[in-house]
Parts: sequence; C-alpha cells; structure tokens
Amino acid sequence: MNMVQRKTDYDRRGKKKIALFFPTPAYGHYRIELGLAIAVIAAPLEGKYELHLVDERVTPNYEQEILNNLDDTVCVGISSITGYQIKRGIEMARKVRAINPEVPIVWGGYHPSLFPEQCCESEACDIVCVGQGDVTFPEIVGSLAAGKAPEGVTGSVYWTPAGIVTNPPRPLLNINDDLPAPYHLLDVNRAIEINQHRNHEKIRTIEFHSSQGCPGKCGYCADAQLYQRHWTGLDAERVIREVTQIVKTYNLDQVNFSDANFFANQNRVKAICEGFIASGLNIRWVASARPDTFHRYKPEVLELIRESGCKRIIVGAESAAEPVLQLINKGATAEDHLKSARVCRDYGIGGTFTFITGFPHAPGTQPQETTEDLLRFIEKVKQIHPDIRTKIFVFTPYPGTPLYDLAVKYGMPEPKSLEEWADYNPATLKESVWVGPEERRMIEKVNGFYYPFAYPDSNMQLKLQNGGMKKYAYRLLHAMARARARSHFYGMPLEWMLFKTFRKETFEPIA
Ligand code: B12
Ligand code: SF4
Repeated sequence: MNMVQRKTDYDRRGKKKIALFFPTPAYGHYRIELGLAIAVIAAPLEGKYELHLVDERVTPNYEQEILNNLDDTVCVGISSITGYQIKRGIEMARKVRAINPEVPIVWGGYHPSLFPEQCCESEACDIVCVGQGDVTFPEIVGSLAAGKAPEGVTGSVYWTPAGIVTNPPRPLLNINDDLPAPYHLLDVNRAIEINQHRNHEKIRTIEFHSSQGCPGKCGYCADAQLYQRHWTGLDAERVIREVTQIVKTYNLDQVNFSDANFFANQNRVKAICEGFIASGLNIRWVASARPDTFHRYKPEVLELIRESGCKRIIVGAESAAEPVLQLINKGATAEDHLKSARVCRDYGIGGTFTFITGFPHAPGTQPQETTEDLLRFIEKVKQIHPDIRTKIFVFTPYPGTPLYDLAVKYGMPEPKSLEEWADYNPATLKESVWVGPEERRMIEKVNGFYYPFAYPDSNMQLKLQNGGMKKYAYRLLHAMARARARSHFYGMPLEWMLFKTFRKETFEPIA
C-alpha cells in the first residue's frame, strides 16, 4: 500500500483540456516512428475536449505545450514502453506535479500494462490503463469528468489514499472496430522532415499498423503480454483504403507496416498486394515476417509482394544455433533463415535480418552461441543475398517473458519500482553478465561499419557508384571491410577508428 501524501483530485467536473505526452523512447538518434498510441486514445475525445498531443521528439517547445496547459485539465496521459521512455515520463510527471498537483496522471503502454500496481505506487502515476486504451481511456476521462475516480472502469488500476484499486481486465477489442488511425492529430509532416534531415534521404516514410498480436511464442517477446498471442488483421480493403489515404495526404514514398507479424495471413497479404497494384498506388513498403513463414509463401504471392512495391522484409532470425533457437522457442531453424534469404534474392526483395547475442546461460557455463559463431552464420546469409542488412542486438530481458524469468533465476537483479525501471534499457545494461565489453565492441564494429561496407546493400551500392569524389573512399573502405569479414580477422581495426573519427564530417550516417 502506498502511504505517499498526494494531492490528486479525481473530481474534474467542468474541465476542458487533456494533455498527452509521448516521451522519447530511446537514447540516441533512432528514426522517429510516429507516436500513434496517444493519437489512437485521443481520437474518440476529439471535438469534446481541447486536446494537446505532445511528442517529445517532434513537438516544438514540447515541455511548455504540456506545462502551459494544466489550468483547466481533466488529466495528463503518458505513454511508455520499458526503459528510457519511463525516465522521460517521470521527469515530465514531476514537472506537472510541481505546477498543478491536483491533475490526475494516467499512464499507459506496454510497461505500465505489465506493472500497473507498481506504477500506481510511484508518485508519478495515479491511474494505469492496462492494455489497449481505445475504449478504456475515454471511459477513464468520462469518470473523471463525472467527478470520480475510475471506479469499475475495466482495464484500469488506480491509486487512492486507502490503497490501490484493480478493476477487472478489459477483453481484447476487435481491430476492425477501431477508428481509422488518426494521423491528423499528430505532426506527421514534421516527423517526416526530421527523419529526412537526419538520414539525408528524400524518401517520405511513415508507419501504418495493419494488424495486432502474433501467434508466436518467442521467449523474449513482449507482444503476448498485451495481445495474448491472438493475431487479428484489418480487412485488406480497409488497409488499401487507409494506406491510399495517407499516401495522398502526406505525399508518401514509403509505408512501414509496424505490425508484429504482417505476414501472418497469406490471403490477406495477397489481397493487399493486388489492391496496391490495381490502385496504381506506386509506393514502397516494408514489413516484418517470421523466418519460418515467408519462404513458405506461394510463388505467385511472392511475385505480387515484389510487384506491389515491397522493398524489404524484416526478419527476426535471432540465432543460428539449434539449442539457442530452442531455448528462445523461436519455432524456426537456421535453415529457415537461409531459405528466407534465398527467397528474398530470387524475388528481388531486400531484407533486414536481426540477431540477438547474449541470451542467459547458467552461472559457470559457456554460452551456446558466441558472437563469433553468429558472425560466421551472417557471412553465409550475406553471400546468398548482399541486400540483406543485418543487425546484432545484445539481449535485454523484457519483463513478462519467459527469458526475463530465466535471467532473474540466473542472477539478474530485478527493478522494483517505476523509478528503477527508468534506467533499464539496452544502453544502460552495459554490465550485462552475458556479453562482455570485448564482444560489445565487436558488435558495434560489425553493425556500424564492417558489414554495411563489406556487403553493400542497395543504398551503399549507390554510394559506391555515384558518390562523387567520396566514392573512391567508399570503395577503399569496401575492399578493406570485405577482406576483414571474409577472413574473420578484426584485430588492429585502424580503418574502423578512422571511420568513427571522420564519419560525421565525411560520410553519410549508416541508417
Ligand atoms: C513502434 C515501436 C517502437 C518505436 C517507438 C516505441 C513506442 N513507444 O511506441 C521505436 C523504434 C523507438 C521502438 C524501439 C524499441 N522497441 Co519497440 N516497438 C514498436 C512497435 C513495433 C509498435 C508500437 C506501436 O506504435 N503500436 C501502435 C499503438 C497504437 O499501440 P500501442 O503502442 O500498444 O498503444 C496502445 C496501448 O498500449 C495503450 N497505450 C499506449 N500508450 C498509452 C498511453 C496512455 C495514457 C493510455 C491511457 C494508453 C496507452 O493504448 C494504445 C491503443 O490501444 C511494438 C510492437 C507492436 N507491434 O506493438 C514494439 C515494442 C513496443 N518495442 C519493444 C522493444 C523491446 C523495443 C526496443 C527495446 C527494441 C531494442 N532492442 O532496441 C527499443 C527501445 C529502446 C529503449 N527503450 O531504449 C517491445 C516493448 C516491450 C516492453 N516491455 O516495453 C515491443 C512490444 C516489441 C515486442 N514485441 O517485444 N519501438
Ligand atoms: S514472431 Fe516476432 S512478434 Fe511473434 S512472438 Fe516471435 S518475436 Fe514476438
């Protein structure tokens, strides 16, 4: 039970404003993916309240936009996944409290949904929306506007001076009942422009969410916590209609499907591709696939995927070692990864294959796959199809997953409060017991330099061929990186140090 003396007043009768904050999700310069979550929960309230949607990465004077609007406010909402977003969210909550301690603060998103009671114990949070907020958030607002705490609002948990109240969970919503994604509530053009400026590219790209959930059981994945391994997709006609709409409205060149598993239903994918072709939409698109599904698609559907503009599929390959694939319950084999690479090559589609190193192993035992093993496998993938980008991540255990429980069993300390979770992310877990500093440096080198130069993807090919005078430097680096990757000798990496030193001034960043 929380004994903090708060001044929250749940009686918000007559108040007109709602402020929603989407904090920066990660350290460093990630490509901005739209903060769709705060737009989705705000959409049903449009026209009824004065809405202030603030994305820390996009909204100019983002802090003032929240803090100057606390005078006549129903509540402030904060969206967060585990890690850095919590840190930024707590900092904003403290500032809100300092100006108007009576305003209720509502948290939602993956992390608060996993630990609603723990969140409510923090002074930064009064109410948590567990899971989807499309209906729960408007109902929370309805309760506050009627002058009371969210008593009986399914899917909500809230703090009271007498203790924390947990309402029953809300069943999953049918995705086809959702309102069309309310892009107009976000500053989409500014997000596109920031991304273009950062990546020196002309391609205008935004995300579209066409399905939710995934039937997979991967032991490191948080998706099942929110969607209970239940996959549902928007009907193909709706995807075609809404994608056409955003392409026209924002003059887009590319749409990135941010679904957990876009390719779960082959008939739907086929219908979407046919629709894109028939409408003459002429866009590029990118989506995620499981390694064991994509190469099993029918040739005629693969042909449609290419023809409709698919430029790249993102495959979570994770590992090539059988014991590791079993440990993480991937439901795919190394052979599936190689088959997926061949299908990409044969149909002229690029790929991004992600791998993870540093899965937990019992104290005193050796890892079942080293970074060195992974590099040898990646080499095979690259030789099949050079337009497969690869990225190795260092494993970060996310709560609510079987591998998180295993990591804790093997000795990883568990954060115990919202404040402690704020520092939990890949950048700060540098002392991971499963990946040493030497291996981390190796991963940084191959991710950021050796592989992109040794195996040029379509973007790098352009730089090697048309990069003005710079193309000669690119070609030299390409030859050196290729020799390193082939020989697996990365000692005395002079070229890497030079690259790191001069990259910003001389070369374009590698996205
Ligand atoms: C876009 C995205 C990103 C973006 C933005 C993150 C974000 N906060 O949205 C970027 C690229 C930055 C990103 C980075 C990472 N991500 Co990510 N990402 C996603 C992705 C693909 C889509 C999220 C999305 O936009 N959904 C659409 C919106 C509409 O849905 P939603 O966010 O779930 O919001 C709903 C509810 O959660 C709720 N809600 C959300 N916010 C709020 C706020 C309030 C006030 C209320 C009331 C309700 C509410 O209502 C919304 C509508 O129903 C998901 C996977 C997925 N398909 O969901 C992973 C996911 C969120 N990412 C995840 C992870 C692990 C990461 C990384 C750590 C990966 C990595 N190894 O680098 C990094 C973060 C690094 C860090 N923390 O330092 C995990 C999160 C796990 C966790 N415990 O939090 C997910 C679930 C992937 C997975 N299956 O494991 N990611
Ligand atoms: S396939 Fe992807 S989304 Fe599905 S459970 Fe595995 S990691 Fe999660």
